[in-house]
Amino acid sequence: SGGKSESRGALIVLEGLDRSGKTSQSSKLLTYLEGLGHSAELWRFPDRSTNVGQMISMYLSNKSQLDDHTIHLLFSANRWEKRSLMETKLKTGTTLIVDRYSYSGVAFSSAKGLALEWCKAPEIGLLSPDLVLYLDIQPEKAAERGGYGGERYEQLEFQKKVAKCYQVLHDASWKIIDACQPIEDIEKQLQEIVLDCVMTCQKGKPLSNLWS
Ligand code: Z5A
Repeated sequence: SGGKSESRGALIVLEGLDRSGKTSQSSKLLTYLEGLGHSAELWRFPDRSTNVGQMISMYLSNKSQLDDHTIHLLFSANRWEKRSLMETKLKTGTTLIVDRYSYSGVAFSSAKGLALEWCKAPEIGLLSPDLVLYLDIQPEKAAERGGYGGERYEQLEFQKKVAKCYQVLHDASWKIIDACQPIEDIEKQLQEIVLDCVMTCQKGKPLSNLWS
């Protein structure tokens, strides 16, 4: 046992408010894993490169208007269209570092007032992350970082609601990281947790589906 063909990659998700540092830390993690000789890729949701992703991008940049339920289902569809590729990559030994996933989907839509269970339903059956790194930052602190751009959700009052919605989604796969530490300190902390997760997956931890 332990042969190369049997070991799978890890599904590692970064979550957090806008400006919490997800993008910076994801790319550092990729460099770190590749440096150790692991096969790894950086993914992000929404994936704006697909047709569905382009509809989402138009919505986020306020170039189109969509009903709250409709955009929620598009975000979910954008994950579903990548599910089989995701499974193939993981099963052939590639670790995926994913910048936002189903938790963003549920947190942002439920922050608008949609029912939590309704928001979770279309995510059922997507692959369950082996690890969720939640970059924890107060919305006021996040807003101070370079200011928000012009995208739809980049407003302090809304981000406060999103922060509350994230809180009910925590489970055993989550690690809460203080995102107000210096970038290098967060980086070191994440490296340790991620390496541990990659090793556990290599040893044969089975893949599972949301939400279980
Ligand atoms: N959304 C949704 O509604 N439903 C869904 O299913 C999904 C998403 C998947 C698009 O996301 C929007 O879609 C998003 C959620 C919603 N809306 N909001 N808000 P996106 O991924 O395209 O955009 P974003 O998540 O808002 O990314 P971001 O602005 O790039 O933030 P970030 O990746 O977390 O942070 P960063 O770019 O790494 O860092 C931000 C700045 O802070 C930058 O200047 C850094 O240099 C600085 N920084 C980073 N770390 C630190 C530390 N530790 N100290 C000081 N300064 C720092």
